[in-house]
Amino acid sequence: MMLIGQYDSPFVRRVGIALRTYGLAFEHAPWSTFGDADKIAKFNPLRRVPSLVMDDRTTVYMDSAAILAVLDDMVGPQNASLARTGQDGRDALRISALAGGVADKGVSLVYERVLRETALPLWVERCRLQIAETLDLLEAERQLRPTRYLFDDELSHADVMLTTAWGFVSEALAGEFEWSRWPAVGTHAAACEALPAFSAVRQPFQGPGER
Ligand SMILES: N[C@@H](CCC(=O)N[C@@H](CS)C(=O)NCC(=O)O)C(=O)O
Repeated sequence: MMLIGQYDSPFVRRVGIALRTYGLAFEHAPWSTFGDADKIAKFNPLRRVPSLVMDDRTTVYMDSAAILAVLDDMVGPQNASLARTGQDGRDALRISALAGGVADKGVSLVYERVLRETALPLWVERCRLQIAETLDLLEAERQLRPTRYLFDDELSHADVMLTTAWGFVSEALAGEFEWSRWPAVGTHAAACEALPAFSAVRQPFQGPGER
């Protein structure tokens, strides 16, 4: 398998962390969505990352949530330690979508600031509000949960998404928010970042010119 995309993307990173957690061998192609768009296009016409190219070199999965579903299926329910079922499974999907949404809006805000000569204030304010109020909700959710990670003492896909989203927005948009407003999320992310799978799959943020 080949994982395309740089680890400063919160979505590529969540897939890289899952691959390592599951002990699946993969090649990493740290291609930039802008600088290496032609290379990515040979596998994925959307030119988006993460893209996961299977060993036949023709089957390509994209969208991090779909890729994680494929990986969970590949390793099987006994080994899919990041997956949850039942109510926890539904909550994991909900929390992952909220955290992924924060990351999405963070990416939109970075693109708006960097790719346009003049950022559109209406869009910037909307993204800022969406990020801040979703982090408020995630903060409340994390505070209500007394376990080490979101569901129990084992890491889940939702823990990973929350951490990679936080890592991305707090680095790429460092001056945009007062980050101490979300202490439980920050503490959660710091604990996850200390784990080997997270430190092995990390890259400092580079602007979209380099990504
Ligand atoms: N929903 C997607 C989001 C992926 C995403 O936003 N990727 C960005 C990099 S962080 C990208 O490919 N940007 C280039 C583009 O959209 O053209 C996922 O979960 O994989």
